[in-house]
Amino acid sequence: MNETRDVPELSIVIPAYNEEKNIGPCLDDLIECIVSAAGIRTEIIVVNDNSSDDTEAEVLIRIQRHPDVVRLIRRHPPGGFGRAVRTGLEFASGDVMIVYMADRSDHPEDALRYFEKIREGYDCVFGSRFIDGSNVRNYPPTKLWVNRIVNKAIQWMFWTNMNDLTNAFKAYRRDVVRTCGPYKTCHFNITLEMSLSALIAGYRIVEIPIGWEGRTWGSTNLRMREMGRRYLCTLLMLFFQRILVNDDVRSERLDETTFAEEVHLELGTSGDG
Ligand SMILES: Nc1nc2c(ncn2[C@@H]2O[C@H](COP(=O)(O)OP(=O)(O)OP(=O)(O)O)[C@@H](O)[C@H]2O)c(=O)[nH]1
Ligand SMILES: [Mg+2]
Repeated sequence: MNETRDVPELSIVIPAYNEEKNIGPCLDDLIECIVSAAGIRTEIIVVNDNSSDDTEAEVLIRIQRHPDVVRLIRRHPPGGFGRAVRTGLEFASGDVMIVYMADRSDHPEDALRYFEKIREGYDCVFGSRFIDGSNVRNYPPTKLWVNRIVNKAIQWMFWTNMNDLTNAFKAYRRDVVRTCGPYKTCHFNITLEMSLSALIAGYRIVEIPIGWEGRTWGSTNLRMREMGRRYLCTLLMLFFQRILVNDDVRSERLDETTFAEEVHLELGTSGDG
């Protein structure tokens, strides 16, 4: 088992809100697959956003067992999925960053495949639940319907074949997050802000099939009616960026380049002494 904190290869950011029955097994599964079996130097950052249940206690138990792997960030109001993801990314220091759900919908084996794809040279890995090889169980029918319509609209607006851009579970090279960020959105619309800003910046993205299961415990935090205007705002903002200032966006994408340096006054030696 490889559990050293210094310079993780992989940071997994997990926003969690009232997931007391899910977060423990979620962490156990991830650690088993990614740290114990695959031996990847990993930090798992759980961002608890004012949960009113025992989510935090469950995470603390895992910190006790794996102090060099699990970290807990406690946020204070105002809450929100996007705010939690942004906070987690700020604390993350791995070369590869994965946003992962606490409700056990995502599969640790897919997170491992994401990591391997980035190691192959891709900048981002976008899992899709709607391509050959994917495996989705218990997706709520209304949500599925809305999801398919929104993703189809995104495909037209952004000229892309990627078909699950609203899913948060994705992997990014650290530079992509640092260049496309700092992100601004507060709620579930961060899923679009992150994926579309990497897409319009022209990063090398691969889409792979993934598994997904509907939650078996707890309740959804995604209120589609409340989120509609937020998704629309993010979508339009990035759409206009793509058609009006795409050259500016792409010119920022210079990997590992320093855009500025401090100039020091070079004092000549005066000759005295
Ligand atoms: N920290 C934090 N986490 C959140 C917040 N809202 C949602 N989450 C977490 O984000 C993940 C996704 O939220 P879900 O409620 O599962 O949303 P969903 O996947 O669209 O809905 P389901 O169909 O119920 O799975 C879960 O791990 C939640 O615990 C929030 O406001 N703060
Ligand atoms: Mg969920």
